[in-house]
Amino acid sequence: MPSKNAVTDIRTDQSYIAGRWVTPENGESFTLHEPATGAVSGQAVLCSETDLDDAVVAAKSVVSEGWGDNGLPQRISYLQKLIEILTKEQDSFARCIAFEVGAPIDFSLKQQVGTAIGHLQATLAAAQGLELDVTPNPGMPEHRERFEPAGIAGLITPWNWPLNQIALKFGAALIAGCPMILKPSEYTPRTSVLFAQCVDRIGLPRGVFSMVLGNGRIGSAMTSHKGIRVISFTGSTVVGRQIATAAAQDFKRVILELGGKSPNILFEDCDVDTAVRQGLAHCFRNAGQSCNAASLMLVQASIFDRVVDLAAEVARETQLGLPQQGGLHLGPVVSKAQFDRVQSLIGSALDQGARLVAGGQGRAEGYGAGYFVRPTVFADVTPDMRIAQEEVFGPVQAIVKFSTEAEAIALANSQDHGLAAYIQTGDPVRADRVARKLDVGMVQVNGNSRLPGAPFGGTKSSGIGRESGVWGIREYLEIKSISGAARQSDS
Ligand code: TXE
Repeated sequence: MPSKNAVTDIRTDQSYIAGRWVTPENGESFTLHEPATGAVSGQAVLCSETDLDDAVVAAKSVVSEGWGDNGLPQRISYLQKLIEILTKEQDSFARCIAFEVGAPIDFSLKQQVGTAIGHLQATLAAAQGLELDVTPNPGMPEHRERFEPAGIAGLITPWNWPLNQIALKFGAALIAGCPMILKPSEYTPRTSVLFAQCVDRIGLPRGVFSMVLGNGRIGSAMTSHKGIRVISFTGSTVVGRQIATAAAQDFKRVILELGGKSPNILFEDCDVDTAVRQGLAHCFRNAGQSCNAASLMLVQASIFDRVVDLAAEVARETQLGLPQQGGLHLGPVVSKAQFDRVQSLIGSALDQGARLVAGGQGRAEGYGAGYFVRPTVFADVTPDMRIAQEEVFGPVQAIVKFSTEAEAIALANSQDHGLAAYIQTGDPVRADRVARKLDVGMVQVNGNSRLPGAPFGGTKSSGIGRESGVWGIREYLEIKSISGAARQSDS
């Protein structure tokens, strides 16, 4: 595996535009910090609108040369090559993500990188069964439905699962035949540079993929760029709203994955020990920085005290550690801004009268530097508190009491967000009944994971559209209805 130096040696003074590494001329940069120490670890370039224009021009020219017209098998083979390369490079990515995000090395390799490759494999499987020109009535071949690339796609990604979010968007846009311009998070440029280096090795025509490093300014320029027809964004609800507003000006298609405050409902007939341990692990993993974190535990009154005691014990036993250290533990959160945001939400819970049973404000004991948050649990949280409503994105579990099933459903559905929900119960009839009533995009019962390629996304403030598998690919396709012209070739 590469050393820490190899990670800091990854060049972040260039962007990948039209198949070449270019140094943007405006000379602006973003200062990078290592989450584990808080120390400055480098500078990343901030591209300008000119760089974005260059990427769009190259994307347009590759479309005019026929990219996306035909050639699904060829696009599939590019994706296969990429999966092979990423698999060979997985240790380098894991090392890089551990350094940039602060995610522990084992978690980085198995979860951060493993999930990203898994998503690309699911996209590949979906692509192999994809029909892009369909004759709904075999007796009338001149009436067809044709799925065509929706246009140049702008992909704007966050820092929390930096490779995974890129992989989800890249694989789907590639298979759909959309040229794409990636704008990764300014906090994790190295992971995206490594990714672009891998893409460079698969030999795509120049202009199919460009990557512009930068912050919200260049992201915002993408959302209002006339040449871009699709924006796929993963990030905060606030920015998602700005993107939807900007994209509406010329009716760009938007796919928005905006995070959540996902309820985990523990009914009295569940296996309490397993439910609490799994629930806390799900809330805390990646230092709480996952959009689908089970951060709001709703607990039936009869098991409430037992659950709170066990949750406090589990949180107190949770080990923190440096990202480079092996084993199961929590690392720091990604940045000072994120650390401060988490501290402020812990403070708001204290001010609003939630009962602190583990953790609390301040940097975790034993760490003189770095953005280490104390694993924290609040009991007696009420639905009006900020900690019950807002995404914390840190290892903070809020616990709310309910009495009846109807009350649990009402509490879960009162959220502005609607990304995911989790149900813990020994009663399969109840599991099905409650799952149907929850206003969210994804429900997981008794610790079951989603299958590869299952649709990923949410309702309400959690966004619009779905990623992963065939659902992800469809978001990048327009449907054309053709009447009076039968298909004349295999493409
Ligand atoms: O997100 P931003 P931040 C949530 C989480 C976190 C909070 C803030 O609650 O605490 O958001 O994180 C780009 N137009 N999530 O500030 O700002 C930005 O450069 C276009 C949930 O990091 O939304 C980056 O590439 N793009 C989440 C990306 O948007 C803009 C993952 C995300 O940054 C832009 C991350 C603009 N005006 C944070 N402003 C999830 N859904 O998993 C910024 N960006």
